[in-house]
Amino acid sequence: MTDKPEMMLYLAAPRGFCAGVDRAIKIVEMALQKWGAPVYVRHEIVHNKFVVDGLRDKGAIFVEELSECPDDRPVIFSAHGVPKAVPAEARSREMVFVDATCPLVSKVHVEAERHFAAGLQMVMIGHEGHPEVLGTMGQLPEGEVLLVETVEDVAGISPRDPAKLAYITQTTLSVDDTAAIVLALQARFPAIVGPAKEDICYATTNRQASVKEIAPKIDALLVIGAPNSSNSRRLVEVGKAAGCAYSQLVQRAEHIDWRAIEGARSVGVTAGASAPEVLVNEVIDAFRARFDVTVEIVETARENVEFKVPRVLREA
Ligand code: 10E
Ligand code: SF4
Repeated sequence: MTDKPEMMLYLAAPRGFCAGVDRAIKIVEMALQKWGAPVYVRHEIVHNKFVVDGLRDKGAIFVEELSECPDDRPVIFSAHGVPKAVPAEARSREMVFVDATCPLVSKVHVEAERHFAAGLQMVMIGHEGHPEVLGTMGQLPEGEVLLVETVEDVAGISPRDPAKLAYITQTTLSVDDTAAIVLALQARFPAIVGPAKEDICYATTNRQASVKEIAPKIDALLVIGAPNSSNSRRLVEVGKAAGCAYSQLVQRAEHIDWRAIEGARSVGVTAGASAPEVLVNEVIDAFRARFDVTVEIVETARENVEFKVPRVLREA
């Protein structure tokens, strides 16, 4: 017996690290082993302070631009991808560089190039200013990619030739919001060409599906992730849209607003694709300190995706 109030914790599965994040972090760790510190990383390797701080402690130096890196140290490009100009500059400066762009982001880059080569102008569905969007748009010459973020934006774009259009998407968007934008594009531009589904990746899709499954069972949802993590913020929105009024992003257990969930007796916990499992355990432990906790895992999919690190590091 315990005098603590009872608490049901529904733990979403899958949650946390995806294959692209796992690979990107490994790339930095292996680069540090191969070349020693410091290794430069252009942009946060993934959007998580805990991960970035851990790699900084091991000797990684995080910068936003290649101009901040010396010529004679290796540099790694983040999992979100980079505009073509970035590797081009690294080559011209004869730098050693490793591209940690997720293969599923690179796939979208290739798609954009293929459509461009076929004479189509691109519409990208994504969030303005996000590094993945900058990287994907930066695969093509300026002006070749029109960005839309919302259904309303579709009415405002002026393509060169409405009959020669294709669309691509950011990989971490809301599945449902994107479906609505695609419908709006197809209604305005019936000839628009698109991917078989969208470009939203398996990890994004699975994490959102799992949140939808637990939302009806819970009084509150905590999404472990960083404020600049697009996929994590989408999980918060998906939770709200699926009926969970209190859906909140938390970076660490210390950021949980206990007063806000005072009356809650069932809470959902998930983690964005860049949030490590130790932070999930930290949150569960914080609940255990206050409540008599029962944990139930709600598994809506199994993932077995794995991406190899680049050859230059495998040979290390
Ligand atoms: O902000 P995002 O969700 O794009 O990035 P993240 O670092 O939080 O998670 C990994 C996702 C990547 C690299 C984009 N496909
Ligand atoms: Fe790759 Fe998807 Fe993970 Fe992004 S969220 S790194 S696209 S697997």
